[in-house]
Parts: sequence; C-alpha cells; structure tokens
Amino acid sequence: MDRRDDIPELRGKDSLSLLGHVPLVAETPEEGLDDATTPVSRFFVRNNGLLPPRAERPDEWMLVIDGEVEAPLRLTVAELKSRFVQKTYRMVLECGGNGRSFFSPAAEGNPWTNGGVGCAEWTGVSLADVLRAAGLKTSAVYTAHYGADPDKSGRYDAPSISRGMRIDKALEEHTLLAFAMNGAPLPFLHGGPLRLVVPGWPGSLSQKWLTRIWIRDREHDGPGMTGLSYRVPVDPIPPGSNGEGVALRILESMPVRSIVTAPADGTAYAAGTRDIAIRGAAWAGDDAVMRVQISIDRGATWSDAALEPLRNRYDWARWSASLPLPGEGTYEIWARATDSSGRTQPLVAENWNPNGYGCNAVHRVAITVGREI
Ligand SMILES: Nc1nc2c(c(=O)[nH]1)N[C@H]1C(S)=C(S)[C@@H](COP(=O)(O)O)O[C@H]1N2
Ligand SMILES: [Mo]
Repeated sequence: MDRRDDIPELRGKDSLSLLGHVPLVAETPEEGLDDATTPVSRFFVRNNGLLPPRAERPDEWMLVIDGEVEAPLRLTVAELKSRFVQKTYRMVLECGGNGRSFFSPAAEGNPWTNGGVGCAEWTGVSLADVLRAAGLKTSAVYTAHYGADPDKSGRYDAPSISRGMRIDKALEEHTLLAFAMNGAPLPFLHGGPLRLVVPGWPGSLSQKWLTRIWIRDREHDGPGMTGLSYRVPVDPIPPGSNGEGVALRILESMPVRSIVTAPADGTAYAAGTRDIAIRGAAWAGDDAVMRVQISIDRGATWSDAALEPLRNRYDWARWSASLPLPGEGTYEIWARATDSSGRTQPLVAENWNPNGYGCNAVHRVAITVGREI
C-alpha cells in the first residue's frame, strides 16, 4: 500500500488509518472519536471514485433538481443560502460498511473496523424545503443523487456512485443540503461546496460534490443501488454464501452501535489503579439509543453507563461510566447499546452478508493494570 505521507489530500488528517489510496479511504481510530463534535481533522474519508476538480467559486456551485417536479430548479449555493431557512444539526454520518472487518468469513469491501463514522455539525437547508419549492408531482417516489467526481478510472461520463432514497426520507427536515461543517465552509474532501447529509442511513446516500437530484417515479437504479450493493438479506443466511437466490432488502436505517472512545485499546495503568473513566458514543440509525451497558468481565455482568442528552435528533449519545477494577491484570471493556425498538448489539458479528454491511458487534477494548500487556 502507498505510504501515508505520499497523499497530499490527507494532509491535516494525520491520525486516520489509510484503508485505500485509489479511491481514497481512511478511518478514525476509536479514541479519535472522543469529542461530542468530531473535528474535521479526525473525520473519516470514503470515496468510490477519484476526486473532482476543486471549485474556484463555491457560492456559484450549481445544483439541479429535476424529474418528477412541477418546476425543475437550478440553484447556486448562494441562492440556497439566501432563499431557504438555514439549519445546523449535529448528526452522525456512518459508512454502510462500518465494522465490516469483524465479519467472519471476510466480506467484500473496505475492511473498516469501527471508525467509518463521525458526528459533525452540518449547516445547510432542508432538502424538503427545496423540493417543496420545485413542487413534487404525485409520481415522485424516490431520489437519485449525482456528484461531480469521476469514477475510479477517471471517467466523468459514469458516476462513481449514484444512490437514492424513498421520498419520505428526503422530506425529513434533518435531511440537509449542507454547505458547512463544524461552522466552516464544507471542506473539499467532505464534498465541498455542497453535499447531501442523510442522517441515520448509510453514508453512501450523503452524496458529496452534489450537482443533481433527479426525482424519480420508481426506485433508483444507479451504481450502488442494484445487485448486492447496500442490500442485506431479509432473513439471515449462512456466513460465506454468495447471496444468490436470497431475498434482499435495501439497507436503510443503520443498526444500533456503540464505541468506547476512552480509554484507548492497549492502555496500561499504574499498579494500584482501581477507578478508570470510561467514555464513548452510541447511535441507532433512525431510532434512539435507550441504554448503554458496560462489562469488564467479558459479558458476565453489565452495568449502566450515564447517557448525555442529544443536541438534536440524529446526534450521537455520548456516554460515560466509572467502573471499579477488582485488582491488577488485564481486562476487556465491552460496551453494548440498546435502541428504542428494544434491539441490543450482538457480542459477535450477526447478519453476515456478502458485501459486509451493518456489522454492529460489541466494541472491545483491552487494558492492563500494573502489568505489561
Ligand atoms: N460524490 C460522492 N459522494 C459520496 C461518495 C463518493 O464516492 N462520491 N461516497 C459516499 C460514501 S460510501 C460515504 S460513507 C460518504 C463518506 O463521506 P466523507 O468522505 O465525508 O466521510 O460519502 C458518500 N458520498
Ligand atoms: Mo460508505
């Protein structure tokens, strides 16, 4: 693999781990996600194609809304900002393949551990407001998203990825056309000048360098919508099977998940340490996180972590716990979250699927007190 410092695009993102250079993909170590708002310097990067040219004048970037609308729109970023109500929400963006490396046998695709996720403050306008201005026809049932980036071979005539969503998700007020991240203009690597942010659903819907939203009268069939892409079996299948002849559904809301962001895996404490502060984050797609539990005895007993209130829907829940350690030695901290539908994270990867989506197995962090690991 290429050396990390050969990649100028990743400058300033020094703590990320590189998963691929072409296309550029990098994830955040769990301990890099210890802030309520993930800084841009530690926000993961996922591309399916090459990077497009940088926009010289971001406010002149053009978005087209067409298809099943009464009046197709061509709006610059400046017009989006001036004609529609601006909103800022802190929301989780998570790659559909986050956690993929925990599937056994290995599934196809980038080997994400737990760091294909971040939670940023996104500023933009509700896609719903813009769609209302265009006037949705009764035939409007699905969106189709297009960006300015070329595919992996550098071709501009084939989108690197083009996904879409049911129109009711597009009409949620938190689904944003975003032009700022953490209070600054949207960085180029994260899709600046303009991207979609579709919270709670796979990150692949959050089209970067957004140029067009085509409103369709049927489910979209662009790259990333067909075959095994972003689809999971309706019922569990044997791990390692090829998915042929199996009923699949499009992965929409992401499953409940939590990470331990402090201490970092491998932390060694001085002999005599008995109390350690444990922190993390939990999120649950369209659902809410109801509970986070911690175990330091490999799941034999669990105790509740304290949850902080969310800033808004789709924010992640920051949690903390302070656990007395029984003595010296090596321990594993396990964290598991439960959502508002009563679903709890599994201890090992469940729902194996050929492309490895939606793995939400419990995150485990090893620590040592008074001894070398
Ligand atoms: N134009 C475009 N948008 C895209 C992609 C892409 O390759 N091209 N990748 C998608 C995927 S798979 C993910 S997980 C998110 C990642 O966003 P980030 O790079 O800002 O973290 O962008 C999505 N939007
Ligand atoms: Mo993704």
